[in-house]
Amino acid sequence: MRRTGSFAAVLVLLLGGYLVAAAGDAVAADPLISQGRTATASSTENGGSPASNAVDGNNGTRWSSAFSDPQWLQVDLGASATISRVVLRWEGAYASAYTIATSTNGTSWTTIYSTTTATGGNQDLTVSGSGRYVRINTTRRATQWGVSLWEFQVYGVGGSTQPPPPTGPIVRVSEFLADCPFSHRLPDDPIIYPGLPGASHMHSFFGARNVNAYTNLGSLQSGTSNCNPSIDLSSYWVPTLYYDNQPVEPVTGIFYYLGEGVRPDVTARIQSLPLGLRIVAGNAQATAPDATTISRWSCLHHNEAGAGKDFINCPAGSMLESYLDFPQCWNGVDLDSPNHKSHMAYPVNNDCPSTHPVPVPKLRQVLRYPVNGDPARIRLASGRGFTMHGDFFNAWPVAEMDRRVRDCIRPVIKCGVNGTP
Ligand SMILES: [Ca+2]
Repeated sequence: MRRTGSFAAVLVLLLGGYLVAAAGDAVAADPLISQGRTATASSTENGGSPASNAVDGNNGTRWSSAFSDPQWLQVDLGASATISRVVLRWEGAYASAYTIATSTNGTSWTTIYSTTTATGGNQDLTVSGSGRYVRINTTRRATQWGVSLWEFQVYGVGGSTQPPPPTGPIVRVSEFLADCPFSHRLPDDPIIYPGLPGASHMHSFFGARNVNAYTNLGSLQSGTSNCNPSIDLSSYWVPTLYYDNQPVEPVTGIFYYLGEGVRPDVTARIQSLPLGLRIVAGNAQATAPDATTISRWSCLHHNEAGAGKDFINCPAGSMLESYLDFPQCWNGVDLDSPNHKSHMAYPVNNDCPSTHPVPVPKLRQVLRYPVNGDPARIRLASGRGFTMHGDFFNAWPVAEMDRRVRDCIRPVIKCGVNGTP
């Protein structure tokens, strides 16, 4: 017995020494265990910035959140792991206050790192924790935009030894879209000045062809469209953009329909945009930038140039981009209103207000203009960049809109122009 006991004691000592040494060595050399694993987040800014972009190992793709606090992003390591290091590669939109937490079940969390004075860039954090799930909780944004990570990397020992599941065709973003190029220009506005040709500033029209001051739902439904899909007979229009007083039209007009911006349970009960609905987003009469992020300008493939409510100076080779988000809460009654706005509202605290109780898809218009450089050479027919606005006259066939809301928006599936994943 005694001999066996001594042997066991020696074995314990040996094993203990081995474990201590292994743990000490492992801290410096622990492998990256988060890449390609399943990542989820509290929100995404748009279809091009899903949570998975933060764990794909590509420093040119990023996750970005909605423009509010707090937000979170987490990765499922596939199995429990000991975690020694977390690397954050922030885009310009970083969080100054955040925590890192781990969890064994994805429900109860243990904080392993906390800061309120972060400065963005690349942050290499030495931590000590364990769990299957690792999450960053951001509580304060450094900019008016959301928070955005090029990469969220977890190093440690453990996690799943199985290779990450292959990326399937289904992306967990609530979206379908219509790709509608520029169609024509007219100083007409069938919502604001119906029946009054020439009464408006110059507009650039997308989608439905032959739209003018006399256009109504019937003429849209009996007309044709340049959209892909061509069954989208809706009309979309914006004030024409001028460079050195010459009109410049966008090279692409993408009209996303999104289920984001509200809580998941609200997304799950989104209704179709009603046939004939008219919406105006943005403010043509604005005399200064407002406090919202409804309309914004940025530079294609040059995120470092930032974003602004007025035109920004995009580097040579880039293009000026306009993003415009339409209101996504309907009063459930009116297809239009005297000021063309009060029948619609933006969400409050990620839900539709009681005055506008019907959640509908959020229309996000993304236009790319082939101009860059000095913003002083650029203007809109309505004025400076912060007067950007958009008009939408819905003429999607009801069954086609219903199918997309059912198959893409409510179940949070990224669909293309055909309304399929
Ligand atoms: Ca990435």
